Amino acid sequence: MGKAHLRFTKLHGLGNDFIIIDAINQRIVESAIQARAAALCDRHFGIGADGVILVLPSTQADFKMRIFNADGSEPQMCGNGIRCFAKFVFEEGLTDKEVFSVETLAGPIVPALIRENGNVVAVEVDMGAPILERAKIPVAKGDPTARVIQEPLQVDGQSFTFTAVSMGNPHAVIFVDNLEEIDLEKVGPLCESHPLFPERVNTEFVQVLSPQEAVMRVWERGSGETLACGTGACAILVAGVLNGLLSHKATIHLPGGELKIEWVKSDGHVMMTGPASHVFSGEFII
Ligand code: ZDR
Repeated sequence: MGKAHLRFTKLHGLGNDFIIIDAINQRIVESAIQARAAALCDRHFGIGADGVILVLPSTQADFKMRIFNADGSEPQMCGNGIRCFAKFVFEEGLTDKEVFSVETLAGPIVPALIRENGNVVAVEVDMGAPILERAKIPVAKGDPTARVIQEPLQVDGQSFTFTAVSMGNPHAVIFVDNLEEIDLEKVGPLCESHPLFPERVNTEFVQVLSPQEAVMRVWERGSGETLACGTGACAILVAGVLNGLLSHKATIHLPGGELKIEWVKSDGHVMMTGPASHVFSGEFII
């Protein structure tokens, strides 16, 4: 294939930013985009983003989403990314549905648009049920079918305890008394690559303010510290409930803003509600 001009749009969800590419109306080679993901995400030599998202046709759902982290690795899901995805497909006229299904590596995800004066300002997403079995998260060692609640984790000579939750992608949630004491740049990468996590892990440090409110910082697998993590906020709520620290519905404060999360008792699904914003559109040559 010769050189092609590809249109993209940058959107962000609470400062977690993504380059979104319409791969329904444009011909792309998915592996070529994945190979370029790190360069596109570079904040000095590229467009700058935490990840690249492809909007693809699906045989099972209304759309299919693939996402690549800033290091080019492919996670199963992305909570902030799916809100941006939902806003993008609606505003680009790829669908006129306000509730639709998106095929992901974490199964089908169902976003519902929240509109004001015709604009999509926020999205409520049915993120599906959390996965709590050790081997499926995955966390190494231990009973493969048991939950992973308050287990020890040693990094950088410090002892933490974590609760593990998969929202399709793996999370280690660490409740701390004081978030300001955490040296995320130092402990984040050590958690990410700790041998307990064979597929690496996203790590959330969380301070609970009340049963309805918590504040967090995240070190994302494959992207480093980001301003927000949608799947991470969902994982925090689930871990908070499992530890008796949070109620089934709470507000999670992230560095980039807040998300409302509910673990619905009737069907066990996690609902996430938060904003999605357009930044700019452009094109690059590949
Ligand atoms: C955390 C995330 N940005 C979100 O909003 O859910 C998802 C990105 C994927 C994550 N870095 C991973 O699982 O590798």
